[in-house]
Amino acid sequence: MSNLSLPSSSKLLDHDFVFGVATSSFQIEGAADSRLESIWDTFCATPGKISDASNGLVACEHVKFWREDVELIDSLGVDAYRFSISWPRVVKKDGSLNDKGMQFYIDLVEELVKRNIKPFVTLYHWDLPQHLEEKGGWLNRETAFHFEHYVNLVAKALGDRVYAYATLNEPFCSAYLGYENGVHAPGKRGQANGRKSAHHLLLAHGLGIRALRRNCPDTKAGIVLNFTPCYPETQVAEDIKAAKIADDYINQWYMRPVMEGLYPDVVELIEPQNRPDILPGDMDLISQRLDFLGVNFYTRLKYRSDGKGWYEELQPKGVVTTDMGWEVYPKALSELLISLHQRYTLPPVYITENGAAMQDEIKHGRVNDQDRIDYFQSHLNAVDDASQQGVDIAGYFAWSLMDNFEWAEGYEKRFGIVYVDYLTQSRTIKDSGLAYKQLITSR
Ligand code: IFM
Repeated sequence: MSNLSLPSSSKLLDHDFVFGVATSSFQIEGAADSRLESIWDTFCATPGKISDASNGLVACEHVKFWREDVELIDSLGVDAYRFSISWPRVVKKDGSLNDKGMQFYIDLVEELVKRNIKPFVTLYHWDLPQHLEEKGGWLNRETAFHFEHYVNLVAKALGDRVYAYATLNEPFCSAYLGYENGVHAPGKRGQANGRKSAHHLLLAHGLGIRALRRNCPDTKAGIVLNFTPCYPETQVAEDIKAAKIADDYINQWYMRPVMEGLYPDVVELIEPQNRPDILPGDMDLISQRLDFLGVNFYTRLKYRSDGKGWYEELQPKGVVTTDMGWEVYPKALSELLISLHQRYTLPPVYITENGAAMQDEIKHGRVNDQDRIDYFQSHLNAVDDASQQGVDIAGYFAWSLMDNFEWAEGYEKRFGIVYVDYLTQSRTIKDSGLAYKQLITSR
């Protein structure tokens, strides 16, 4: 097993740089009988939606084993744990607080704080209460106000014991995968659905920031966006233009409103009836000052022109990929961070997710995942490069703490630095987890 390392001059080794691990509620918690249904329960119950026909009813049984899991997190020597709150666990159908559900997170946060592990809370990691979906979900503007109410309740209960709150995780996935191409819950399709739901998610972000500022003004508040940098297949002008359109449609659609209060120019290429319904004041709410930007990065994609003024996405071919089929291309991470820094006035950036699904095998109690160690090493180097070039990067979180429910891929893909045996719920730190620990504890 090789170690992870960084040059001794690296800012990533500074005492205040945060190294952490990340998870999300639906992917690990289980204990579905003690919360309301979410859109992912409904989606999983729909035949054909999840590749191994699994669901999140049991998952990693984290609600049952959370104390052991915190012990495990602590044993990795990390500075922070990023997790999400399950909205359907903490708010009842009538909008009142579910005390028992909330207590779970209060206990978790207290235990983390006691162990000097910074709690990074994500308020929405895709598990919308099903009863809100029945009223239109993110297509209904009212959902954003329900979110504000939920954030109020959480912020009152957890307050500034939380180190940093992120309103949303990857609104691209909620809007595009969930409402435009339908591969995620709730499985709706169509451009108007995708674009309108994205706007309501961004509005929810703005209302959520307002609720956080009201309740815990001294805690950091931000958002987590995922970026899949778009590269042209060739240097022909049409392909360069196509990659730019794809970038605007996929990445900048979320980034520009949050940073500048404007949708990217690609909005003009969309039929008026498919555009977001923007009311006066929305864009100001969406572009409030943030204390941090969370960047999730896994891969890049290549594009070419479709010959009709739009883009065509290409499948990675002849390149190294992870078990998800995603190209391993760390240079895109440094180029992304530098380009965001050049284009926007960024708050401090946390890499809130980075990692790889690999075909792990457990043999005699050991998982030798050198491929994942190599992935982490090359991506940490990319973060270090960007930091040396002036990007203010405050932390890095490995996705994921442990193997878990990988959405439409069910339990077939393993992203953890800890191996989970789903039959026994036993956890085994993989070699990548040991290497990560070694890097962190050697600082
Ligand atoms: O597992 C997901 C996570 O929930 C959101 N970001 C990407 C990860 C890997 O697909």
